[in-house]
Amino acid sequence: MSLTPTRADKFSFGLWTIGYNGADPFGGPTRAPLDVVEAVTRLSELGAYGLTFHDDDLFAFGSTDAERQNQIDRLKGALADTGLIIPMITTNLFSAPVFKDGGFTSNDRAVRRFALRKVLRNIDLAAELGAKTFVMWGGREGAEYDAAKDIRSALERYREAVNMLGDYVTDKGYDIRFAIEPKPNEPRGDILLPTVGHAMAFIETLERPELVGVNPEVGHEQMAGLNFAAGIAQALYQGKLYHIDLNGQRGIKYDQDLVFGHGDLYNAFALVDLLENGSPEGGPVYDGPRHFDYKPSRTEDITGVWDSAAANMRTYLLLKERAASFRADPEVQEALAFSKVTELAEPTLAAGESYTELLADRSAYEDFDPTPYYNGKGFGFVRLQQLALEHLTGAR
Ligand SMILES: [Mn+2]
Repeated sequence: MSLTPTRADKFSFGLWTIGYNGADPFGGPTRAPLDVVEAVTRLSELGAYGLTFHDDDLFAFGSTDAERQNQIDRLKGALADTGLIIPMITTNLFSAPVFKDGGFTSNDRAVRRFALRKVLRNIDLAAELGAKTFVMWGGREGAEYDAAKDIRSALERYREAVNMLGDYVTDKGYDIRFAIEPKPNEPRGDILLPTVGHAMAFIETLERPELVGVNPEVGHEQMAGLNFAAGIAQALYQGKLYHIDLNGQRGIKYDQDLVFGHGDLYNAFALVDLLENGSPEGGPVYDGPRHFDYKPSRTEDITGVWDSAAANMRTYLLLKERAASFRADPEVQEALAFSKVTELAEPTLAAGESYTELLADRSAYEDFDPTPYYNGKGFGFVRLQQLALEHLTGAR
């Protein structure tokens, strides 16, 4: 298995990731701005297949129509020169001061109408550039104070916005689906739709739920103390994994956006194993972009920026190779069977069985002996975990 990224691996990067200038709430930029043409050129050389961006990443908020078009034309030229594509586009409804109380859910109705217009204009651009996924991260959709936001009204305005956007792409005939990106907090004290579970429940209330899925980010779920790979498994189970943001996070703290695998490495291994080997036949279970939403640390120079971009892809491929080795190991297969991992796929009731037959089955209750489960045979989950660790570390 090759560790050199190719277009077939579908690696994509946000323009804001490699373009991050190192500014944080405590200090200004440590790097010069990165031009979009250089970004596309370098990503192509490194083996990525796609670039993604917020409108404001490509042309500054408040740009004239001519300035905006000039940047779009420069991007199109770089795409034509390299063969890179734009798989996903998203709208910045968080940086400009006008969005300080949110976009779709600002208490100020005029701001909400402005936000919708900004998104509609960006959806037209997504269609023009062939993007198939439109991500919505509502980083400012939230509050710091309970009395400041009527959450039920805010959710209704969120719903109103997404329903209208669904009408728009349908009426225009655009081949675009939406992906909501949950995050529990930061920049707001509390953000609406804070986890994958909240977002998936909200999606079911929409008029066109089939047009809307989730774009989970590793760090965002881990900021909430959740198991990212398990959340992705549920999103897949419900047919809602429309896009994914890969990065690294070390525990419940501010959003670190580290290189993929530079946080919870074991969970990253479990995630890649799920994405690459999770189908019933043992093949890939997700065929969309492997999108990196990370930030090169502010300590890095431009060489460190490109080193970290390459590190994301190499880590993914290393974990893919390690996961294949794990799955192919006969001892792992034996351990999985011993642990009854595969038995969980067997329905608890027999075909055609209802509670009537279950109640009549004395072996299920009256004659069932639970006592051997005390000080008897265990499940062997620790051995299985150690086998995973040994494949992850290259010991097997
Ligand atoms: Mn993040």
